[in-house]
Amino acid sequence: MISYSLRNRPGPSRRRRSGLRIAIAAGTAGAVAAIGLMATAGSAHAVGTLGNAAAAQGRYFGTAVAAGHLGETAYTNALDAEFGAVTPENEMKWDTIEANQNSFNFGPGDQIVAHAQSQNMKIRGHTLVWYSQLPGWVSGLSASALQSAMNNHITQVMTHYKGEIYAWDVVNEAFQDGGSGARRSSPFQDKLGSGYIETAFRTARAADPNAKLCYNDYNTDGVNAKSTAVYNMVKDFKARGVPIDCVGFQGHFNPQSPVPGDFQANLQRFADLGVDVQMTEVDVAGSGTAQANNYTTIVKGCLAVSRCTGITVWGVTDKYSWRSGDTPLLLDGNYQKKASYNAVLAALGSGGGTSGGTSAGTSSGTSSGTSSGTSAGTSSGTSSGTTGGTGGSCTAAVTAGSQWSDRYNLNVTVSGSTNWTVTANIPYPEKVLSTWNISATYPNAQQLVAKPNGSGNNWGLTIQKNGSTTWPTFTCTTS
Ligand code: 9MR
Repeated sequence: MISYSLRNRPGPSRRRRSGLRIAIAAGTAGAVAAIGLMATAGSAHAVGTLGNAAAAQGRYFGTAVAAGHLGETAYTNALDAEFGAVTPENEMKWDTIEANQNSFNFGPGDQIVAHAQSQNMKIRGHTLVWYSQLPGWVSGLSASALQSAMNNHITQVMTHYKGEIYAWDVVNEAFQDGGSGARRSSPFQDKLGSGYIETAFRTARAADPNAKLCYNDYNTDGVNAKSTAVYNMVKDFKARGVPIDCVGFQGHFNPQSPVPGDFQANLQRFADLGVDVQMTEVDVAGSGTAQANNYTTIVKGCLAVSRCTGITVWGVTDKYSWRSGDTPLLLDGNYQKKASYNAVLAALGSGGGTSGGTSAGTSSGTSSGTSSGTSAGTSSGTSSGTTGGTGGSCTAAVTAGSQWSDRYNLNVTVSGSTNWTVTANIPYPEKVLSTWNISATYPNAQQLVAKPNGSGNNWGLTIQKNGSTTWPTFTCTTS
């Protein structure tokens, strides 16, 4: 059984280089047939949802998801409208996936993966080795059988989801609460000794070398004995070359145990070890301003740490929170935005954006062109001219945004028309992680089609490198 002290119970749980600037225009003449109809609009628009606002900062903003709720339209609408990443709340845990030895049930996890992929969301895998939600047969094994079973579980699950998971919580909650800094008693700890954690990470790396491998825990959100014990383990792993890429901080808070004053400093000390840090299961018991202020501290703290790659809240709505009585999330039981939601959006830097008045109308015509460049080292690009037709040309100017070791942002400004469509062809194996200020569709895995969503003509995208840094080609057409 899982148990948490009152003070410490969990509510639930890349490197920056200077932006290289390169401007590329796209747009050549195409067939033009214009039906002029001018209208003006000048209203202000909020800029983006939580996921888009975070993406503009080079981060993801995700939520825990339960497969059982995906059939509820309001749930799925809220999920798709707001979030750019998901963590299966229970569907990838040992007791679901391998309730009986060597018999694997990937159905519920696959359901979440399919939905996330249809929305181009990131997926965090949760979790491979945890003392809780562990079937009885595992604890009954001898040491050598347990070692084989653990390695087999990691390998089978990660192989099934290979290439689909951004980051795995390889080991979850392995440390005791309180001041001892000791490892928690568990079948793994008790039979295999502390070395099981290292073995789990090595096995995980071999199974899916492209997934980020995280250690995840709660009550580690500030500098304390428990977080220092985790810190020392990560430091040792880095020194000895044990593969670890990230540390997850669950972020379960309540009025007795709010976000600590050294929250950001704690994230930073882990980041300084050379790992990414992520807030993985955030929820804050409470309501109103107090709750909102805790969320603001979390978002600002993460944004201030360049290796803090994203934030996940532990549920879409208070209605389905694992502790719904504490109303700890951003949307209430009726999917209405709470003060905490507004605080998060504001802290992400997108609370008050406006888009200027533009003329809209129906004109048809096409224009196209290409852009290319590279985001690494010296960059180069080409641009093609614009059309001189009667209302049918547009230009997409592309500039480099923030860059990290594994991903980069591009900022796009469209001019010439407000009825534009920009098609970006993404060079394989690069992948679009997220976009902001557009309505995005994906005709196939290597193509993004961007249309205005009312947020103006400046938009952007985050691209996962997967070893390549060649920019996509952008083609602008009007309609
Ligand atoms: O939210 C999860 C809840 O539905 C389960 O009943 C519970 C069982 O332990 O696990 C919850 O999620 C936990 C997460 O996997 C690990 N950190 C603590 C979370 C809240 O208990």
